[in-house]
Amino acid sequence: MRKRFAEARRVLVLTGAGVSAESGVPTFRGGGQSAVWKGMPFDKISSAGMLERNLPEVWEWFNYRRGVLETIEPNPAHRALARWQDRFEDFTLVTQNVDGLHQRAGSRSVVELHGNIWRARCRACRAKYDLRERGESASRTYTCTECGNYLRPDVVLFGEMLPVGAFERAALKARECELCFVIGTSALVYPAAGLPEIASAAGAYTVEVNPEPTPLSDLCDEVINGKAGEILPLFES
Ligand code: BV8
Repeated sequence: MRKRFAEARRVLVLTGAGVSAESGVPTFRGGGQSAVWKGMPFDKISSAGMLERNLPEVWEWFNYRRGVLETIEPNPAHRALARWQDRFEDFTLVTQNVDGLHQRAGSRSVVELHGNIWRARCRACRAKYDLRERGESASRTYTCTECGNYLRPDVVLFGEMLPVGAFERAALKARECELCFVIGTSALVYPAAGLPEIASAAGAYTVEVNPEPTPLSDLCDEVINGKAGEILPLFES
């Protein structure tokens, strides 16, 4: 593995909630069946259907999560991945996380497959806002200063398409990479979980870093059962 890491030029990394676990961000454990909010499973409260039925409730859920993130810092896993971007000729960091911790650790041009919890967009004119810049207290009814319509979290909810181009860009890099890391994901949510499959099918050497086995473990060339914050810095030493 050390030799591959030292010699690789084109590298793709896919991360999930597990990479933020050591920062204190709760994981979703199993992509959505477990109850996370007022007895509702994750893929219900974070769904397009819930947005239609009860937008204020969706905002309360995301306001709560932003509140948790206010006091959270990136961990050694985020910082290692930020260093890797200057180590490889062609490095692509793709994340399912909406917490923005990769960027706070210094990662540039992160492919955010599922959006970002600090952003909102207008349901009508699609104007985008950074909620930190708006400086208003958490609300259940944010409105657009362009057209007056309601805003929604700028994240991909279950049943919604991914941002145009994001998956396509990630899939292209997956087809081209020599080394693919799958870090801290239960690999249950699609199409994100399909990326390591694309990389492996194209001949990339795939490495999973996760304390537990996942549906991708058998596909990977190497599985390292451990915590990302402890394992990732070891690759550089
Ligand atoms: C779509 C944003 C087209 C919101 C999220 C094919 C098969 C089956 C189902 C589908 C399919 N295609 C589409 C679907 C439906 C659905 C889906 O995948 N459902 C699942 C539940 C089966 N997909 C969609 O709806 C997607 N859209 O397909 O559009 C379309 C449109 C219309 C109609 C049809 C199709 C959109 C999916 C995106 C949803 N939004 N997030 C929000 O955050 O609220 S998904 C969200 O959940 C995350 O972004 C992430 O993707 C997922 C959680 O998974 P993980 O990140 O892996 O986290 P988890 O807690 O599960 O696991 C943590 C892991 O870390 C564990 O393995 C643990 O062991 C490990 N770990 C713990 N500690 C550490 C660690 N690892 C390392 N170090 C540690 N310290």
